[in-house]
Amino acid sequence: MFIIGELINGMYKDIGQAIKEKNKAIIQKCALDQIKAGADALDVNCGPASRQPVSDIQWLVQAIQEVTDKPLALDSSKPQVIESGLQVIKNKAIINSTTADPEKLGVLVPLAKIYNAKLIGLTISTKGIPQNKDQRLELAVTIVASCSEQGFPVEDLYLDPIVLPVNVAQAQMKDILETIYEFKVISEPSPKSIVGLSNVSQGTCVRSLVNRTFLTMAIVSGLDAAILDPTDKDLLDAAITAELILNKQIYCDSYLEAYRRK
Ligand code: THG
Repeated sequence: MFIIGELINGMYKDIGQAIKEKNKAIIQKCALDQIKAGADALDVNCGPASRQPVSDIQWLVQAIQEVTDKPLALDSSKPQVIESGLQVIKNKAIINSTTADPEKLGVLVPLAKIYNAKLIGLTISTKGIPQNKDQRLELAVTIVASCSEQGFPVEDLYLDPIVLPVNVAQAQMKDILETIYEFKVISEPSPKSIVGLSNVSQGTCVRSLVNRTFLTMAIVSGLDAAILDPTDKDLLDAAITAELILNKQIYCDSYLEAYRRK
């Protein structure tokens, strides 16, 4: 599974403060800690408190690129913030994210093509977050069709069903897991799937357990990628073990260490 570290997000107090004070060392340590723990890429989000996200994202990207060449996921709901990040990116880019809104697809799909970036598509529209599987799949089809029409390779598209906290949307969890499975049959070649994992446990008191149980179940549903906290060792151990049981990793007694040495 492709792991995107979620910790460089202005929503976290220390990161929000570091962005405000332009403290590169804190950001760079956070980047390296996540990579050491097993992240394949890093999410970069200025957070809700940033007053100048267009320049903050450039500062973040440049600070991170001084210490790693791992791919960066530019995380913003504002296309102009994503474009600003793309302008200074040297590493591989992931656009996080477009919605199924035609206006956004018309701006972000061409940008993904120009910058040779991967693209995350949220199954959300101007009408909001869907309430069931059929609505999610309908929006997924809209996103896939727009990518095909605009000549963007569907294999580079990661569909996100939008994971909601289990304590507010318990009745939707099964639908979300089934949606991940059904993304695969939308087109040939298939789009990939991704989730923002920590959403599922927001407001619960056993966050780590809720995260790793949901992740394990999503992996069975065919999940390709996740934005998560890679420093949660139990979480990564569960993901590696789930892939072992699904015959996606070769078994040996020391398979956890073997995976991490890769
Ligand atoms: N899909 C996509 N991108 C996303 C999300 C998604 N990006 C943002 C988010 N969701 C994924 N990242 C996080 C990061 C942190 C938390 C949840 C998701 C989190 N933070 C603590 C909280 O809210 O309780 C903050 C704790 C603190 O303030 O210290 O849970 O779904 N494509």
